Amino acid sequence: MAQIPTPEMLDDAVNAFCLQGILKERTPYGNGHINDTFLLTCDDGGREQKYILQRMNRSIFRDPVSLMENVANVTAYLRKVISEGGGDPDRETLRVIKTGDGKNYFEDSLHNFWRVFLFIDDTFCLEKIENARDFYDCAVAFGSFQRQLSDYPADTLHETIPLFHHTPSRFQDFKKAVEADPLGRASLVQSEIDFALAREADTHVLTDLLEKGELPLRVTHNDTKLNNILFDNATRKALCVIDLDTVMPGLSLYDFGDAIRTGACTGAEDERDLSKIELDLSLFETFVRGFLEGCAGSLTSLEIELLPMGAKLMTYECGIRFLADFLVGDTYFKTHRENQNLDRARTQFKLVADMEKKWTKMADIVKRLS
Ligand code: ADP
Ligand code: GN1
Ligand code: MG
Repeated sequence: MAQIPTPEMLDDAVNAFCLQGILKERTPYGNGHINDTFLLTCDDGGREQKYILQRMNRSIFRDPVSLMENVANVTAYLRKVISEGGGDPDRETLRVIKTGDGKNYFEDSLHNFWRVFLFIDDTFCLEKIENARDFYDCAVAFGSFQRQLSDYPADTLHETIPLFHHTPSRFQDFKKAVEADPLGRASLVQSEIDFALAREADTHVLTDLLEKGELPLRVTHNDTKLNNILFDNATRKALCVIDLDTVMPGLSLYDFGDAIRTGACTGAEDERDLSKIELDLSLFETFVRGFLEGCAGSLTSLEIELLPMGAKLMTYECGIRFLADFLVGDTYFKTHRENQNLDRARTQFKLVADMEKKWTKMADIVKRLS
């Protein structure tokens, strides 16, 4: 894992960007698992101007230049769509701030890559759903995000993390981690490993249909976690979809599924008490309703029919990623305590098992709403 940024590194990075005003304060910010995020507060002649500074995770994002090209192009496109629809592009999508030499990233002498976004003020992020209305808004926002990008030329996007949601390939990575077992942890988690192995047949359901041309490839967000949406403090409406690092060609079911995994679960992703983890069917229904509205008729009937499978596979896939990371020594997802990745894997598997129990009900909800 990369060294924590020193004050000198942060100074260097801040100075590279064209910020308005004089920097007053910089503090670590947010709960992301991947990048190092800081809030910058500047004094611009008595007016406060805030920014988000991020050091991109280099071990995960191998090609930060291409990544930032994706982010800059997609946000420029979204800004146009939002303006044309009468919205406020500075609040409804990210604005990339350039460096003094006109780049959308800064590479420091240690080859760390940094970027700055305008801070979208007077907003909040949810780690857990507090009421159905918020989840409905989230669903509309993620559905609309896909719709807004439906005419974006997908083949011009760089694949920032190859095979990101290719579940069969994630399964192979997981098996390799079990076989390598570098820390001797596999014997401690045999029942979790068995749970994952028993579901191999599910792993290729969606990718097979994509390869046969039965599911369409779309521009998708690919990381539709609840805390990747900013809500407006004033209206409590879902305002902006953030964390665009993984915007790539993908399946609509990935975006649907990942949001169910985080938003329709009754407990936290790293909850230790598994009795608190289940699929909230009423929230599932709320999200289906909102997502279909946001996509506004753009999903095919097969995509709609497979929504429950999207939810199950994204939850399963995240579970095997957490478990593999636990086995190899927690090198990918940030952890703040011992066994956190194992606890995360366990919640995902508990949620998968609960979805399997509620499968008919999930399918009935989708049928009723489509
Ligand atoms: P990670 O990939 O590590 O999850 P994110 O890009 O999601 O990083 O950022 C982490 C957190 O920082 C978000 O959950 C959100 O709270 C906050 N954040 C990121 N960008 C902005 C922004 N432009 N305005 C306000 N808050 C932001
Ligand atoms: C990571 O960046 P963040 O925290 O929103 C991860 C997702 C996982 C998620 C699990 C680039 O998301 O794929 O689903 O953690 N992002 C990347 O919480 O790997
Ligand atoms: Mg995030």
